[in-house]
Amino acid sequence: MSKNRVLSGVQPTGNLHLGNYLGAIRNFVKLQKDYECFYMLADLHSITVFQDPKILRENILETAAVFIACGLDPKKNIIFCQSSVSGHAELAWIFNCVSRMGWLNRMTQFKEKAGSNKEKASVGLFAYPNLMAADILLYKASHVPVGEDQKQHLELCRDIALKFNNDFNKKDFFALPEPIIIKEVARIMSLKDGTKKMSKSEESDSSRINLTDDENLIEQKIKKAKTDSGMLPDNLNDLEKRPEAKNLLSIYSIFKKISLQQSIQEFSGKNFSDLKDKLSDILIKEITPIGKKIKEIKKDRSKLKDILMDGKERANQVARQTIKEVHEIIGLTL
Ligand code: AQP
Repeated sequence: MSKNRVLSGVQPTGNLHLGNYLGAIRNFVKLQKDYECFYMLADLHSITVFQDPKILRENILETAAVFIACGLDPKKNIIFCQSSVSGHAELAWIFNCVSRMGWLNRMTQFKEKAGSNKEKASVGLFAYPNLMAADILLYKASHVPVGEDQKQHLELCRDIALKFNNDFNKKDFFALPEPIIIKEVARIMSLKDGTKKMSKSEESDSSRINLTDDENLIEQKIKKAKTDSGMLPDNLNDLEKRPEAKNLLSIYSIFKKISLQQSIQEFSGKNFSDLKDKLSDILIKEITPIGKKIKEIKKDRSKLKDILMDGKERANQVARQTIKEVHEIIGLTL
C-alpha cells in the first residue's frame, strides 16, 4: 500500500461555487504536491437525490473542467468518475453488510438532508456513508481531507474498516484513514442567509458566487448580499452574533491571507458598503480567471473525456486489486 494517499471528491451537481473552491478544491491543489491523490467526480453520491440524466452528464464534464481550471494536474493526480470504477459499488454493497443500522441512524447529515420527510428519502441517501467508506478504503487511502460536515462519516469509515478487519481476523488489512482537517476555511455561508451554507442546489443563484460568474455578476451578488443594519463590529464576540458580517469578513480574510481579527480591525466602525467594495474587487481578481479557464477547458469535450478515461484506468488498477483481496478474505472466490 502506498503511504500518504489521498481520496476525495466533489458531487457533479452543477454550479460549483466559492464554498466548493475554498472548502475543497483549492486544498486538493495544495495536496497534490505531497500526496498521491485520487480525486473523483462523485456521481454515484449525486444520484442519492434525483438528477436529470442530461444535466448530470453535463455536470460531470463541467466538474472535471473545474478541477483542471483550479490547478489539478491530471497527470499527477488520478481524476476519474466514481461510477466508471465498479469497485466503488461492489465494496459499498459489502460494507452495507458490515456497517450497522445503529451507526447509520446516528449520522446527522442524513437527518439534515432528509429533513422531515425521512420516509420519502432514498435508501441511497441513508446508506451514503457506507459508499463513502468504500470510496476511501477501495484505494486504501491514508488521508482524507474533510470539512466539519464529513468528520462523522470518516469516523464511520474507520469503524467499518475496524469491524471488517476484526470480523475476518485480518488485522491491519484496511488501515484506518486519517483526516486532514482544513482549519483555515470555515464553512462559507449563503449570501442570502448567513446561517445556511452556500450550496450548489440552493434555488437562488444570488445565494452563491459560482466559479463561472463574470465581473458584473460577482459585483451585483456582493452588492445584494444580505447584511444587518449596524456598522461593522470591532471584536469577535460581537461578530459571532452577526452571521452575514462574519461570512463576508471571513471570505475577505481568506483571500487577503489575513486573520479574521485583522479584517475586523480593518473594517471596525465602517459600513458594509466599504467591505463589499473591497470584497468584490478581490473576488473578481481571484475568481474570474478561474471562470475563464473553465469555459475554455469545457470547449474541448473530447480532451476532458480522455482525462476521465485515463483516470478510470489508473483508478481501476488499484481498485481491482482491493476487490480481489476482499473477495478472497470474505470467501467469494472458489
Ligand atoms: N459552503 C461551503 N463551504 C465550505 N465547503 C463547502 N463544500 C461544499 N459547500 C461548502 C465542500 O465542497 C466539497 C464538495 O461538496 P459536494 O459537492 O460533495 O457536496 P456538498 O457538501 O453537499 O456541496 P454543495 O455545494 O452543498 O452541493 P449540493 O447542493 O449538491 O448538496 C466538500 O468537501 C464540501 O465540504
